[in-house]
Amino acid sequence: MRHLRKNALVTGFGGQDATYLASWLGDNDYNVLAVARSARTFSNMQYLETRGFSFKNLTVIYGDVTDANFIYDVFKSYDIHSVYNLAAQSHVGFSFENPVHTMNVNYAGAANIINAIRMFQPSVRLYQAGTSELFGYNHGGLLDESAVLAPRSPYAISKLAAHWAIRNARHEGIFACNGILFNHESPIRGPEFVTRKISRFVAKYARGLSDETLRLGNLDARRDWGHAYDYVKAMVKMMEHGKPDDYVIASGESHSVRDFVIKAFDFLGFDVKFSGEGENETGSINGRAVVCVDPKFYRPNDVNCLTGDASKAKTILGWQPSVSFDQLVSDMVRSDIVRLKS
Ligand code: F7E
Repeated sequence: MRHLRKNALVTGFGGQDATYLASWLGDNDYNVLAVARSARTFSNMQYLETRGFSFKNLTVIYGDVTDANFIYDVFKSYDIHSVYNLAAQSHVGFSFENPVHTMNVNYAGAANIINAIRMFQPSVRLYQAGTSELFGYNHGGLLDESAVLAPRSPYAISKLAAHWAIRNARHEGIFACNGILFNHESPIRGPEFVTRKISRFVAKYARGLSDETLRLGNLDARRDWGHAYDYVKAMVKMMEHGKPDDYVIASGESHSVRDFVIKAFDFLGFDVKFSGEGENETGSINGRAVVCVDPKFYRPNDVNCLTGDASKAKTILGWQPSVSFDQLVSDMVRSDIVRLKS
């Protein structure tokens, strides 16, 4: 008998998470209906192909989650098993300048999909890309699903609205999950995020291609950084579980932005020494400043520390992260060096 594949709709295609997820789903029982806003966003897929990832059983659909009629047409055209809503304005810093746009993409997208499920295919399963930024005002320590939700940016406010839309949909009987993912990075992370900004700089420095200084904002911010490919597998586990729920996905350890810089240089044998304080802090190699603080990259409000406790996902879903912080940093730096060579 022919094996029937289930249709998984993945929004935000072209972005880091949707690209890894599309590859995994296409290799595992699903046809992927990947929603992209334009064909310009396929460079991540092309790069992952060079690293042995495949993109089988993939159909790209062009459209925007903020367009309700587009979403409804998709639901009228395909028999959908699951939706992974990963489309987002995901840059926290940018959200301070564009709060309304951020709310529109991050909340209206989720609301349109919930409406479409309600109206056309009520048995569809929905995964919503939640975020550790929901725990903005926290006092440190490990954060799990019961931690207080206290957003500290327009981005986090928009994600809180979507978080509650999902919880309410679940209360109505829709299979809807919030994945509360802590920071997750990879060689295809956008260069506007701090980890990739650092790995690209370090790769250029090591190849002698940069005599500039890496300009960063808050070096003290601590984040719980995992690998995106590990984290998309957690999304699938939530969706394939018998009961919908909300889950924290995290590595359980946090590091500062400064730690990330030190580790990235150290991986290539460079010893960065930090000195000074606040806006006057610099990181130097053999007495030459290679990193400095630029207040331009400060946020009006920043989250000081985020460390997650993924015990619930480990116990109920059997999920485990497989990539350590050191391996993540080395993967990103190594990949940027290879990309510079080519
Ligand atoms: O900043 C500090 C910055 O932009 C991390 C998104 O995926 O994860 C991500 O949000 C920290 C912040 O990520 C620079 O102030 C210092 O404290 O890499 P980021 P994020 O804001 O944590 C969460 C879980 C999401 O859901 C988001 O969608 O690094 N930082 N200097 C800097 N950040 C940036 N971008 N650039 C700097 O120069």
